[in-house]
This record gives sequence, structure tokens and C-alpha cells, in this order.
Amino acid sequence: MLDRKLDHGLLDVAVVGAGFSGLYLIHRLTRMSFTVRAFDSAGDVGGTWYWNRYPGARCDVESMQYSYSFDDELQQDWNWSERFATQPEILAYARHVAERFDLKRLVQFNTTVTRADFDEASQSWTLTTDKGETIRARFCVMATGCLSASRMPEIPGAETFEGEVYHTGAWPHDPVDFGGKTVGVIGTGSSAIQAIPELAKQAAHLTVFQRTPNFSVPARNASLTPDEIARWKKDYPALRKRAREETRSGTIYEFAVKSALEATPEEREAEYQRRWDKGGANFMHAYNDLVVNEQSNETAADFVRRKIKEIVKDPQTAELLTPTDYPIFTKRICVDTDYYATFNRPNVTLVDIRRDPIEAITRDGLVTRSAARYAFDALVYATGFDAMTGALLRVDIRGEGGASLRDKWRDGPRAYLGLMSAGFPNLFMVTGPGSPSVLSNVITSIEQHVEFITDCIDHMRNKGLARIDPDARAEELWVAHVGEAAAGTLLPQAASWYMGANIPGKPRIMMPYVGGVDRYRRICNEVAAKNYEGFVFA
Ligand code: N01
Repeated sequence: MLDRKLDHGLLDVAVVGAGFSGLYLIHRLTRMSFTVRAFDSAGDVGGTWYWNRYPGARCDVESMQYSYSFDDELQQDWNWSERFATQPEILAYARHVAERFDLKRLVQFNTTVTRADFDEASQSWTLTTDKGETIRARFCVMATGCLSASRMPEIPGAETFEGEVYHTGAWPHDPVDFGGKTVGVIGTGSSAIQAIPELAKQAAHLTVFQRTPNFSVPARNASLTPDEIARWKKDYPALRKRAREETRSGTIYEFAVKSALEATPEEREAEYQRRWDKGGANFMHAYNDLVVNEQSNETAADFVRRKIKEIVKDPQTAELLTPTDYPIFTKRICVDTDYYATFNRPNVTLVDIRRDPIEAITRDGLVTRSAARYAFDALVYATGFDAMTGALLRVDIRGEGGASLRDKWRDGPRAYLGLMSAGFPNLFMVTGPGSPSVLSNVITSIEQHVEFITDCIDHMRNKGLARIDPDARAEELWVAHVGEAAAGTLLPQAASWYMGANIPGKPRIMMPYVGGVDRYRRICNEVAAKNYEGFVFA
């Protein structure tokens, strides 16, 4: 908790958010002797892992890689128990980091920052919280996360439902008992795909309302053996360096060096099967052109479609679960445990709400356009997030001359390197739109951004500079580059949350930078080396 005896005064840095970005910011800034405070709506550290407590929640990046690399003793001391860590274990890790580096004392929890205003005269930010407090700081860093603003769809009658209501992204802290209950789930994204097999084990009956089927590959999760852990730990620094500097996703996979079209159909089948059996997102690296070449992509999509048919016994259900209208990997690939097989259970029903959309939520369930009625005791919204920009724009950010970031980004987010937006001096974003962020192992990207930002603030202190703002032209060129990079891939073909397509009215623009973590890092390093080229100091 924030030490209340300390007057905030004029802080060097105010940090919004105490997830993995916020924690590392506090750690680095305090070690550089800056005064810093962080603010978070949650009651504890952990960010998205604090909120996403639904049954089955775990990370789809392997735990030996989904962790901080900045402190070798930390990575040597911490032991992950499974190949893919559960949400409780990731949250325990975040708490461990906060305690180990004594970070919690600088976080004010249960506090939502609602406004941030830049003051020209003092070149500083004033943050306003939901408690009516104001905090002044020379720099403001938005460590608000890319997938932290959970989203309820606007369905008529939602407020009339008399049963229990849950959202996967804002799950209660106490375990929910679905035993003997009838349960409805809306959505079939990553969260639903993890939750559905667990809910099906508990519920008397589970009805899944699917609008768009998703591609999912098996996790093949297992306990980590001491040998596996030791193999990683022996070479941790070198492996981390490789992930940071030589991979597009900030994660080490088994990368292929050839196109799917260079392999014979038999070779391809064997390779996809081998990766399917091994489990995890490694599947998507079977060939080096699966996200850029439609024909190659189709070979992988076809393999997964045949798997769905093989696993799901009822042919009609299998067909409904099979994605056909977007390339595989253009939406975030899901990684599951028994997702498709769950539809073989007698207590699970799949309802196609693309053909027959939900008309309204009712007192005891929902009704579709064709007047089909479904009743349940509990309704689970697995309807995702206002990704990348949602959490940022929930704060009313006012830059130079009182201009609003919401207005500036009305037609889509614009930021130089995904780090700062012109007209909003001294305001940084961690994993902001236009950076690799959600297309990478996000902890790798967080570390790179936090290091860039803190080094930049330190550079300003050393040079006696009070203000930094991206040059409008540099920003324009970067936004164009982000768009061109996306256009060279198949990613814009899907109506994904990467494109803002899950939020009615949100501009359709590829928000993350697809150029890769390795390339992006080199660009940022060059920018810094050239005296922060593209930024204007005063
Ligand atoms: O959210 P989503 P998510 N009526 O947006 C449906 C990360 N994550 O929480 O596709 C009916 O993917 C929507 O349908 P459609 C991961 O990066 C990671 O599942 O819009 N349905 C879709 O099926 C992931 O990609 C992990 O047609 C509606 C679903 O709800 C990201 O978070 C685990 C609807 C939303 O899927 C988001 O995943 C979990 C409506 N009005 C999440 N509105 C791991 O690390 C939405 N839907 C493993």
C-alpha cells in the first residue's frame, strides 16, 4: 500500500497499472533514484492475471519463457510447476516479484485513474483518481495492459437476467460452484476455450453460444520435470537473449526454415502431426510462410479442420466448430485442453448464433431471432476485451492545449513506435498500439519498453531536459510502416480483436506491429542511439 505519510508532492513518474509492466517500471525507476508511485484499480498486483480467474485460465506461452528475465537470481530461484502455468501460479509469481523487490509499498491499490491532464507551464501531468485525489508527476507512464479492459456486449435485456452473471475477464475471487447448474457461455475465444472444458465437468448442462468458430491446438500441458527446468536454467541468459534479439515473437519455438509449399503433402502431414502431438503454439511455426502465404496457410488450416472432424463425434457439431472463413493464425491461435472433445459430452450443446443470433437476454436465459429459447441458472460472458486501446482510453487523457487522446485516436490509434503519441508530451505507453505487444511474448515486450522508457527518462535527467514529445512526421511515418507491415501478411483478413473488429464502431486498423520483436528492438535501439531520433526534447 502507498505510504500515506509520504506526500506525493511532484513525483518524477506516475505509473498507471501494477501488472507486469507497472512492477518492472517501479523496480527500475526506484533503482535509478526516481520518485515513483503506481495506481491500480485492483486490490493487488498482477494486472490481467488478477482479474482473469475463470476456471481453466492459464497462459498459452510456456512458463519457462513467460516470466521476467531482468534478474538472473529471480529466474534461477523461481520454479514453475507446469509447462503452461495456471492463473493462480502466475499471480503468485507477480506477488513474489513485488515482495522480493519491495514494490508494493509504492502502489496505491483499489484506485482508478480517471483523468490525466498535461500542464504546459510546469511540463507535468496531473492525474485524477476515482477517489477525487490528484497526483502530480513530471512523467506519466500508462502501464494499463493490452487485454485488461474486459467487455460486455450490449445485448437487449441483459439487465433483466435473474440468474448468476460472470465475465471471464472479471471473475469473482471466491470459487464459483457450478455443480448441478445449467450454464450458458457466450463466446468461443481463448478464454471460453479454456473455460468450457472445466465448466462442462461441473455443470448439469452447458450451452455454448458460438458466433465464430476458432482454430485451437492442444496444449499437452504437463508437470515440468526437474530436467526440463534445469535445461532452461543452465542457459537462461543466452536463451533469453535469443528470444529478445532473434525471434519475431519474443519466444523460442522450433522455427522452420522452409515454406509449406516446399514440402510434399506427406512431409507436411507428418510435420503438422508431430507438432500437434507435442502441443502448444509451436504448431504455427511448422513452416516459415504460414502467416504470409495463403496456399501455405491453407495446408495448416486443413490439418486442423480434419482434426476437428476426427475428434468431434457428431458431424453437425464438428462442422459448426470448423472455421472456414478466415485463415488460421490470423486470429490469436487458441491453445486448449480437450476443447473439441468436450462437445462429445452428453451435457454440452453448441448453438450457432451466427445463423440464429441472440435477440435478447431474458429473465431466465436468452431468446434467439428464430424464437428459440434457452434457460440457464448462470450466464458466462467470455466476450473478450476492448483490446490495446480500451484501458488507455478509459482514462480521459488530455495533452497539449487540453486536446483529448480519445479524439486524436477516433480513426484509430496513432503513436510513434507504440511508445508515445504526438501532442501528449511526457506520457509513455508500455506495449502501446504500433508495437509488437500482443503478437509477442508480452513479458519480453514489456521489458524492452520499460527499459527504453526508463533509459529515456534517465537521459533527460542527465541532459537537464524537461519535455519529450514525438515529432508528428515521425509518428505519421511509423503509423504508415505499421500498416504496411500488416498488409504484407494475412492478418488483416480476419475480423479479429487485433483489428478492433470485436467492438462495434471501433476503427478497423491492425493495432499491433507485425514486424517482429527482433526487428522492432533494433529499430528502438537505433532511435535511442541517434539521440532519440523522431522525438523532440525541450
Ligand atoms: O476474447 P475474444 P477472449 N455476441 O475476443 C464472442 C488472450 N487470452 O477473452 O469472434 C456473441 O478472443 C466473440 O465472437 P466473434 C488471448 O490473446 C490469452 O477469449 O466476435 N458473441 C468471441 O468468440 C486472446 O486472444 C489466454 O464472432 C460475442 C468471444 O466472444 C485474448 O486474450 C487466455 C459477442 C470473444 O473472444 C482474448 O480472448 C485467454 C456478442 N455480442 C485470453 N461479443 C491465454 O494466455 C463477443 N462475442 C491462454
